[in-house]
Amino acid sequence: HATLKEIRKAPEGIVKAQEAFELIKNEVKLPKNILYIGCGSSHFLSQLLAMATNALGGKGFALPCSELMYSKEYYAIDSPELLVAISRSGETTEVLKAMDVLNIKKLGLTAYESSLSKKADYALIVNTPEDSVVMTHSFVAFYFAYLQLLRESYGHPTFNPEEVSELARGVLEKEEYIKDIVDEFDFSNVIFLGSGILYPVALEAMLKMKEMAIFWSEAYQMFEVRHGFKSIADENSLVVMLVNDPFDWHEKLVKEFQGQEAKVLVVGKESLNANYHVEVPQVDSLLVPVAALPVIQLLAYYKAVKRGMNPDNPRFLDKVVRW
Ligand code: F1P
Repeated sequence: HATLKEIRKAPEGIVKAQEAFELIKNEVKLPKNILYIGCGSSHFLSQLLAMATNALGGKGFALPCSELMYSKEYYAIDSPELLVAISRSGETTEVLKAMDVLNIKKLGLTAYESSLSKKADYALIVNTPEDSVVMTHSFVAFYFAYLQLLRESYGHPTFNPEEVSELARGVLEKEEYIKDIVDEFDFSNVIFLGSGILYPVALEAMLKMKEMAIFWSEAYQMFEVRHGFKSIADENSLVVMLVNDPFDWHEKLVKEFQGQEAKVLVVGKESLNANYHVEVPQVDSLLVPVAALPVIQLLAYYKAVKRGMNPDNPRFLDKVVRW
C-alpha cells in the first residue's frame, strides 16, 4: 500500500523538513503572537504548533479554517501578528478563503508550490508530497520544519536533524510489534489519550483510525477520560496512552482501565504495567510527537488491513477537499 510506504518515510521527511527550514530561516523571523489555521489533520497540526509556540515563549492560538471564517467572534483571537495557514495540498478551499479574513501577514506551510504558497507572504514548503489520501509522514515533517523555525526565531537552539531522524527510525522498527497487537487483539473501539503537546497527537490518531480503518475512535486529554467517557471502555476496548512524563496517576489510570478489562497500550518512556508498550527514548518533550505519530499511523494502518479496508482509497474521502 502507498499509505504504508508514506508512513515509513518519516525519517527522510525530517531531512526534507530541515532543508525547508534552512531555506527560509534567514528570511522569516516568527513574531510572538501567531494564529494557526488548517482543516482536518492540518488543523490538528495547527493545534500542535500553537502549543509549541506557547511552550517556547510565544502566544499561539489554533482554529479550523471554517471557524475563523464563520464564527470568529466566539474565540479569543488576540491581535495576532502572523497567520500561519497549513495545508498539505495547498488547494483546500477553506484554507484559501480563511486567509482573507484577517488583514495581517501570512505564512503558508505546505508540501508544494500551490495556491496557498502563492497567496501567502512567506512559504515554508516542505517537499514531502504523498501518494496516500491521508496525511502521514508529511504531518511529522511539517511539524519538525516549523518547530525548528520557532526555536530559531525565539532564540532556542535548534534540534539536531540527524538525531530526530533517528528517533523516527527507531519507532518505525516497532512496526512488527504494532502489527502483532492488532492481529492478537481484535478490539472493537479505541480511545487515544494525551496531555499537552500529545493531545493533538491523540486527536490526529483518532482521525487516522476513522480515515484509514473506518473505525470508531475517540480522543481525550489524559485524565479527562475518567469523567464519564471511560464508561465505554470494556474488554473489547484498546486504550492508547501517549505519555511523556509519567507520574503515579498514569499508572493508576492504566489499572483503572484494566479493572474495566480494557487493554492498554502505552507509548512513552515507561511501560506503566500496561498490556502493551512502545518505548519512546528520553527526548525533549517537543520531540515526543515525532516518535508517537508514526506509531499511531501504523496502528491505524494495520487496523485498516485487519478490517479488510483499503487505506489507500478510504470510502467517502478525497485527498483535497474543495467546495
Ligand atoms: C486537509 C484534509 C486532510 C485529510 C483529508 C482531507 O488537507 O482534511 O487532513 O487527511 O485528506 O483533507 P490539506 O488542506 O492539508 O491538503
